[in-house]
Order: sequence, then structure tokens, then C-alpha cells
Amino acid sequence: MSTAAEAPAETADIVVIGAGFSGIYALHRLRGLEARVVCFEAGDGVGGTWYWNRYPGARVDIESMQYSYSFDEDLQQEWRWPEYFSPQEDLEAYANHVVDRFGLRERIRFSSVVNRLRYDEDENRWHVHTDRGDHVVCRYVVAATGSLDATNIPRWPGVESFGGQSYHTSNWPKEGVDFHGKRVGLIGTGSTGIQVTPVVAETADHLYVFQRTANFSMPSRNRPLDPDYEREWKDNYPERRAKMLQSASAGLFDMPDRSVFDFTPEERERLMEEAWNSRSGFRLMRCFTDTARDIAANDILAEFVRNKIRQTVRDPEVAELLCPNTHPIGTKRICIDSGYFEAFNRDNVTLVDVRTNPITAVTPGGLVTTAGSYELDILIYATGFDAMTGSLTRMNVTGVGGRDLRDKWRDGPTNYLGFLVAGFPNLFMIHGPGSPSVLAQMITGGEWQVDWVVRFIENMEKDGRTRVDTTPDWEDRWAVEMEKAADMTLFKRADSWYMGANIPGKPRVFMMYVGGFDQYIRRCTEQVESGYAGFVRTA
Ligand code: NA7
Repeated sequence: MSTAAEAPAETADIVVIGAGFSGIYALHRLRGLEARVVCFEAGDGVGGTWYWNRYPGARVDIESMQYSYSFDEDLQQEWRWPEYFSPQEDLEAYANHVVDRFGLRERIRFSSVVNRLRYDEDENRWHVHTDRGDHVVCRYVVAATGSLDATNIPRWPGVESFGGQSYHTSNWPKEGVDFHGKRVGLIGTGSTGIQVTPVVAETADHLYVFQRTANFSMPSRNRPLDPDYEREWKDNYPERRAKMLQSASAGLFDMPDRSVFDFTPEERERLMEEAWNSRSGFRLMRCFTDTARDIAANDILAEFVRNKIRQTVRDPEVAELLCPNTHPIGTKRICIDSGYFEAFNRDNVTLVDVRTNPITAVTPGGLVTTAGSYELDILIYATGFDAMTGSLTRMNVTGVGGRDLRDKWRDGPTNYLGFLVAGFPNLFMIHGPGSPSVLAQMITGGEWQVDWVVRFIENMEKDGRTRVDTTPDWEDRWAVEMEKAADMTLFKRADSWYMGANIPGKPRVFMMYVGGFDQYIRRCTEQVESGYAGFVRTA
């Protein structure tokens, strides 16, 4: 499977795949073990998501005082975030700072794509191959490959024929793109498309936004970080970080325990208005507790946001088209924006409804829908990812008996506690399917998962065990728990990437554990404390 000339096999104890935020922390944490560790990274720099997604307007949707590492007190005291919600370049700079500060760079092999991962049962070893011809034989693999890494470009006829410039947002050129005087087509209105729109609109001659599903978005109200706010966080970091791990989202957000129906329509309107105008419009999602579970409560919140769109967008037809009505609010990732709806008041921005009139082809000159054609100079695919599973399956992973992970996951990504897949021993996933993943704050969640994996490996070594697997029966038990947690929410009502619904042919399964990060920690800890129930550890 390796494409370059094959080098003789090297040996290592542990291979870490990916130098995003979790992979970086894994490298740091594994230094405590006397183990030979090799890390492969596809990019030529660190940061993972924040290395690849350098499209205009790319910005995190969680406050940076929270969305940052907690493992080193000096680091969290000394690092200064300029803004509440950091742009991509600040996050990439932070990743680079951490790698250099902790001396991790020399362990990372850059521009190395893992393209084959084969478990050898007789040797109890993984063989890791890259497109550069590396072949490392190791005992453990830590797949810190990210939840949103394998890009999705729909297979319209003619995709390759486009004569202008075309980019997927997660593979954006480092030198940037000049939109002056250009006719730009943007496909996709998820978090990415919503961030790209207002920035491109500023310089493009004309921007066409091709929308299949209107989305709920709230104003980020991003601004320079207030020094008093920063001080307050820094003075209280240890307690706040501890509290984050005791919360469902691995984050600190006020969550008053109140129902929409405890209030009169006027009172609710006032509470929602306050939240909308607060430090971040995102607080609206935490106004009432029942909006995530009860469709009637959810619809009150959804209608509030639709009314905000109607008040913002001047053309009533465009406003109505931008009003989401295909899914309950919060069942697709909530977007936060800086001037998205306002951009549709500009003369150089046109919204194109590709739900009613789908895209049928890409041509050398632009895009064709069932209603007409669009001449374009630049085409931007903000069309998302083969989420949660794509980053793993595309590595051509085979386990016990040569079984391909794609085959194992034909009906959905079975796993145990989001860490292991039966028949794929000693392969640990970080943020994999079955974990809270993107439903919790990713840096803190990743740190906790990495700590858990490292402790697990340490204990294996201490107990003289060399192999850990799980069983289909334990995978089924976890699937039942996951299902139960998902059924208490409205998530399954949306055609989202959480459900695999954005990729034609992908099984429709809710892929994350939505019971809360606090509950997830409890469950993982419980299983280990009860004598590693579900983990088959052998010598
Ligand atoms: P998303 O959220 O998956 O958004 C992708 C967008 O692309 C979404 O609007 C899709 O419409 C649209 N899309 C995908 N395929 C098509 C086709 N065939 N035709 C028309 N439109 C299409 O990806 P993002 O990059 O925006 O965000 C990913 C995550 O990053 C986000 O959730 C945050 O966690 C950060 P659809 O909604 O499927 O109808």
C-alpha cells in the first residue's frame, strides 16, 4: 500500500497519529513513559484542525480562556489570547508555541500520511506505513486523527473540469486567495460557510451562496479580550478547570435550571433577548434546560432566532429562505457568526436555494443547478467532512484476521467507550466515535482521554499485559447506552454529520456519546475500577 520506496521496518513502542491538539498532548504525556514514540502528521506544521482550516473567517466557537490546554499552570498563566474567540492564526501560533516550549517538535514526522495500519496477530504488533515509505512496527497506536479531517466534496459530474480556482475550506492555500473582481461560488452553509460568507463578501465582485439547508446562527460578539476577564480566569484556573470536567460539555457555561414553560411569553422573550445580547449570542442555547429535549420548548427558541433573521435581512423572501425549518435548533452544530445574515443585505451577495433546485454539475465555467447556471471564477467547497469515521477508515486499517475497519463499521462505528474497537487490539482512539467528541470542549476532552489512555498503557505494562481488546458484546452494551442517551435528546431528528447523513450511503447512526462528559468520565472510571470490565487484557 505504501507508495514511496519501502524503507526497512523500524521499531517503536507507540505510534501517535496526528499532531493536532490531542496528538501534541499525547506526545508530551508519553514522555513520562520510557517508551520510544513516533508521531506522524500529514501537514507540514502542527495544529490539526487549526493547521488545515485556514479559510477566511476561520475562528473557534468556544471562548479561548476555556478552549486551551490545562495541563501546565505556567502555560495557562503566561499565554495571552488577544480575542474572546480566537481566529485560526492565533490557535495555530499557540499549537506551535506549545510544541516548542515542551520540546516536542523533533518527535514529529511532518508531511507523512499514514496510509496503511495493519495488526499482526502473531507478533501482537501494529505495522504503520506512510506515503513517504516509513514502516514502523509498534505495540500501541494512539489515533489522534481528529473528528473532522476527511474532507467531503460531493461527486457532481464535472468536479474536475472547473476552469477557475477551487478550494475546499479545510485545504486552504497558505498564501490566501484574492477575491477582488471575482465571481465567487460558495457551496455550504454550515459553521464554515457561515464564517466565510461575510469576509469574502467584502472583496468579491459577486458572491453566490449555494444553500441546501438553512442553519441557526448566533452573533459571536467577538472582541478584544478584556484584561479583567482574563485576570479573573487566570486567578481561578485550577478550580474552573476542575469544574469543567464535572460538566456535560467539559466547559463552563451558566445553565440555569428552568423550563421555557415556567415563564409567560413576554418573560421568555425578555430572557431570550438578554441572552442574545449578552457576551456571546451562544448563551441563548443555555437559556432554558428543556429546549434540547422537548420539541415544543425547542420551537419557541427556534422561532426567536427565525425572528432575528427576519429583522436583520431586508428582503423578506431572502430572509424566509435563510430561516431554518428542517431541524430543531441545536440538533446540527450551532453556528456563531460575525455578520452572516447582514451580508445578504449587500448588493454583491446572492442566496441560491439548492434544496429546491439541486446542483447537478460543475462545468469549466461554473455551476449548474436544476434552475439555471452560474458563471464563476472561484469555487469554494464548504461542504464539510466524512466526520468521525473518515479519518480512521481512510488509513486502510486491518485488525485480527485481516478484517478491514470499513467492513467492521459497515452498519455504523461500533466501539467500546469510544476508545477501542473489537478485533483491533491496542489501537486507542481519541475523540473517536462513541466518545463525547465534538459535543464537549475538544481540548479539555482530549486531555482527559489522553491521560486515560496513558494511564491504561502504564497499568498494562505494570501488570505484565501486552494486549488489550474488547468484544462485540461489550460494544453492543455501549451502543445501547449511547442510544439511550441520544433518545433523550432531539439530535436524531436532523440530517446532520453527527448522524452520518451528509455522506451518501453512510449508515445513519448517531455517532457520539451525548450523555455528558461528566457521565462519560464516570463510566470509563467505573469500568477500570471494576477490574477492567469490558477490556480483555492478556499477556
Ligand atoms: P458542515 O457543517 O457539514 O456543513 C457542510 C455544508 O455543506 C452544509 O450546509 C451542507 O448542507 C452542505 N452540503 C454538503 N453536501 C452538499 C451537496 N451535495 N449539495 C449542497 N450542499 C451540500 O461542515 P462545516 O465545515 O461547515 O462545519 C463542520 C464543523 O466544523 C462544524 O460543525 C463545527 O463543529 C466546526 P446540508 O446541511 O448537509 O444540507
